Amino acid sequence: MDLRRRKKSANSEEGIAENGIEEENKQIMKDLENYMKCVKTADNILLIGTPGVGKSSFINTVRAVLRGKYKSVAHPATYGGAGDPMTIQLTRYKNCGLTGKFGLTEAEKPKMNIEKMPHLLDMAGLANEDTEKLRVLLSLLVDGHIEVTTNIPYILRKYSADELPVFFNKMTEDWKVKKIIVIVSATEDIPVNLIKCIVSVARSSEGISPRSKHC
Ligand SMILES: Nc1nc2c(ncn2[C@@H]2O[C@H](COP(=O)(O)OP(=O)(O)OP(=O)(O)O)[C@@H](O)[C@H]2O)c(=O)[nH]1
Ligand SMILES: [Mg+2]
Repeated sequence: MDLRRRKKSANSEEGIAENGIEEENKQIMKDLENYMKCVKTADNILLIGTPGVGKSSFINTVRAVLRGKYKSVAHPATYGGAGDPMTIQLTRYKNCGLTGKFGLTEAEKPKMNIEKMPHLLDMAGLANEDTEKLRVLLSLLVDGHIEVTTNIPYILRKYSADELPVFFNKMTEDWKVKKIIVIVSATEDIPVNLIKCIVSVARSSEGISPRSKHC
């Protein structure tokens, strides 16, 4: 087979696929721009899932769509080797990682009101369980008691369900979580217990907004 011809045809197939993705991205950006018109303030969105399901990668992907270019800022874990560590500290990506510590330069910023884009909170993977301690921890997080940079696996090991509210007794309005996104693996079982735990915390929290009806 003529390798040059084969290469050319592969390239044109790639070209079509890339164009398709570009068109889809343009539509996403348009929809987002419209949606942003009815958003009042930037909410905190907490990403939850079992270890290694792609929480940090999700942030990198969202940021790449908005930026039009991929760059890893939320460090994905490398499993089965001595790579980057998994996410340990609670990390906040301001305005989907477009501003703040991981932010873009003025020239790189998309031309829309990114100040109202949500802040994404990345945290350590959680066990698939529905325990009193996990419910207490998630309630404290959602209600604005847990500061960014907190080492979540450490405090889960160190404190009991009764101790957690004693050590995290201060509330900061700015840290409150408005929405939760549960990330699950497409190839593993759905973490039913963890989801039960999250649903029970979300139901009892006044801060979590019900499903948005957009404008
Ligand atoms: N095949 C495939 N791999 C993915 C996908 N998303 C993430 N990964 C890979 O899965 C591994 C874990 O991804 P992370 O984004 O670090 O997962 P995480 O949920 O943040 O992990 P922890 O912080 O350790 O809980 C990395 O090697 C990623 O490259 C995906 O959609 N498909
Ligand atoms: Mg992570």
